Amino acid sequence: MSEILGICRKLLEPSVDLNDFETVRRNYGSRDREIPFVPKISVEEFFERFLLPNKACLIGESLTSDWLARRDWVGEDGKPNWPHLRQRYGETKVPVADCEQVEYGSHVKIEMTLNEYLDYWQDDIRTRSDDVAGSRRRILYLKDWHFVRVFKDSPIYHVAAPFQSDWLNEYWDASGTDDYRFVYMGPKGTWTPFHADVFRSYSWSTNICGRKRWLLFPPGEEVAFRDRFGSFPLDVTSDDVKNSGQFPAYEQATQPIVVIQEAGQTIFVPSGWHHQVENLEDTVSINHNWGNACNVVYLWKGLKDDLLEVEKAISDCRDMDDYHTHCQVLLRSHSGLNYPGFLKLILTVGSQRLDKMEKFLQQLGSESNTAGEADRAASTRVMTEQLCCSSERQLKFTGNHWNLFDLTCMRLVLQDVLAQSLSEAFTEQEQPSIMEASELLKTVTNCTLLFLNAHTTPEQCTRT
Ligand SMILES: O=C(O)CCC(=O)C(=O)O
Ligand SMILES: [Fe+2]
Repeated sequence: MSEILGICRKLLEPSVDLNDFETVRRNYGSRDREIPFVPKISVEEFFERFLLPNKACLIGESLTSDWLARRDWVGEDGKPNWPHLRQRYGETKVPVADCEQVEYGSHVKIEMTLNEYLDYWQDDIRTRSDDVAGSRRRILYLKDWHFVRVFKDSPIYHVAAPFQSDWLNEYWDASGTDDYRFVYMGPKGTWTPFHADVFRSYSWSTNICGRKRWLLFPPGEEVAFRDRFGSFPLDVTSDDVKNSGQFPAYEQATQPIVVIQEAGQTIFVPSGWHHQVENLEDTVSINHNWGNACNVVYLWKGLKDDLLEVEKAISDCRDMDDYHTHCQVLLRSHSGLNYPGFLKLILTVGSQRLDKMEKFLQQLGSESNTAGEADRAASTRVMTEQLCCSSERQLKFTGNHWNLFDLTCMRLVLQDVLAQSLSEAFTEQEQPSIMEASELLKTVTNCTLLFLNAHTTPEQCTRT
């Protein structure tokens, strides 16, 4: 993992800013359009081959073979285990999208019980026919069901090691307000329109049963699909997009990268990749939106772009009182997070990482303090070697987080956040977070440099 140290070193140079993250990352991997299939993958390999270069991959069944859902939610015929799902969760209300009704640029959402949804689905299987177009009454897709939030004590799956460093859900869990963990299920033919995930988050998605076809577009390729008003079509495969009056840039459109995802397989969708998804069979899947040090720069940039869009949309209200706070309210409903929310996320994750780092450094310090004076030089040398060495343990002493890398990227983002004129975007009650953020920036800078150089005593790395 000496690469991580190398990257941190580059990113910690005083002149480096947010845009350099991109350069360091791009140096790291090629941007070819091939989506590798990896039968299994370690945390380290995933970090280097996919997270850092922001590349997609498809991972084999081994990642999820011990999930209870793979056993209990699937019948012998490979279809959903209807009696089991009904018995456990039948009375629960679930969100359902009507794939044939569009309102405000997305499928209309309704709510029903899971039993009602499964009635529809089983009836659909009995009555649908492959050859008669339009023979189906409705195409209903159960999606964005916050399963873990509702059934906390039902461990039907766990997050695989490569996806465990997840600042978004870590923050939502700490604040107790939301989460981005979902169950999707729907008959063959249900589909999700063209989109990129909420504020440039990553997604991982595992098929419990069934198959999906993913159409993927690396960042930038989506531009060709904007219509003359700047909006995206729901379906990039429809003939409508070929109308050059409506879609003036379509000529430049690239072919999608197509991935067929089988039962048990997991797809990783990187930050800012647009995608459109169709269930080729009756399918149940679990997905999380997530983010960490590798894409926090994009999350922040995404939020800044979204704010510009909000400001443009209500530019005629620019003179009203509290215009900026109002923009933040709209930003929150448009993007799921606003500037104060983002700062809270950083403060939460930052303080958890610093706690661990302090403990770790203190432990090393006390190890060296117990040594006699004669051994002091030797033990300082050992400590320095431990900190400098590229061993994973030193860089990853909290679960699957690369702690030094987390703090390094956090520093870049904090610097940029604090460079914005924040005061107007924050209400009076939220103002203290700005102070807290500048304190955090100082401590993080201090800590990362100390950790990286590792020529100092741990006491110097206490909070300011
Ligand atoms: O499975 C689907 O229908 C859509 C999933 C998706 O968009 C995602 O995981 O990001
Ligand atoms: Fe998505």
